[in-house]
Amino acid sequence: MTVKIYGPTASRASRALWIVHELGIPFEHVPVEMKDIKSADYLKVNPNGKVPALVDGDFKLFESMAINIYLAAKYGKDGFYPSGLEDQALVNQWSFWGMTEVEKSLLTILIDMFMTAPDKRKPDAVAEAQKALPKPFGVLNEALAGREYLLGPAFTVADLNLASICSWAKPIKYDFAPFPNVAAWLDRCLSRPAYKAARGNK
Ligand SMILES: N[C@@H](CCC(=O)N[C@@H](CS)C(=O)NCC(=O)O)C(=O)O
Repeated sequence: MTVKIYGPTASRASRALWIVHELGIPFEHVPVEMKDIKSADYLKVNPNGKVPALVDGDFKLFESMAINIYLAAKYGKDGFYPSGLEDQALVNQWSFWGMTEVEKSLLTILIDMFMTAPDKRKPDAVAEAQKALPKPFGVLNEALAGREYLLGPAFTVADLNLASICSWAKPIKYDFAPFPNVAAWLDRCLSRPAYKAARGNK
């Protein structure tokens, strides 16, 4: 049964596309356009009218991190989804943490910079987002001290999920100088062939 990933590449669907490339499983990409995600047909796939969504046989799932953790647990090999309960809890920790502590601030800056007309920009919101980021990036920098990846020497779904969020730091040219471990880790993650393949090798 082929896994179906719904959503355009330039959306959070990119996370799910990265992981299916990483896992090397057959998949179908349904690049439903943003203008169609409130349609009755798409609402049957994801009643939230948001992307991404996953369909795996009769099983449907929304929420990008839940989708990726499911795919890693079902199809991952060689510890990509770790076997120990504690490491699995750390996968959840970093995935939820990325969504709650980092994603909103990066997205606020990204949207303001690239998707907002100059007269609609919100410098106060951007300044607040900039102010919020050093705290979580400091935590991440510490966590990565002396290790290549979040759970140790191997790249896992925890890295993929968090790096998919942190990748938004690239277009906004976030200054990682105070956080060299984060900078090196992010480059390590984003240089993976599967990340590039998911973006059409752009
Ligand atoms: N927490 C959700 C967020 C999904 C989400 O907001 N996706 C955006 C695209 S990246 C979307 O569908 N926006 C359309 C809307 O909110 O109406 C996830 O991670 O899957």
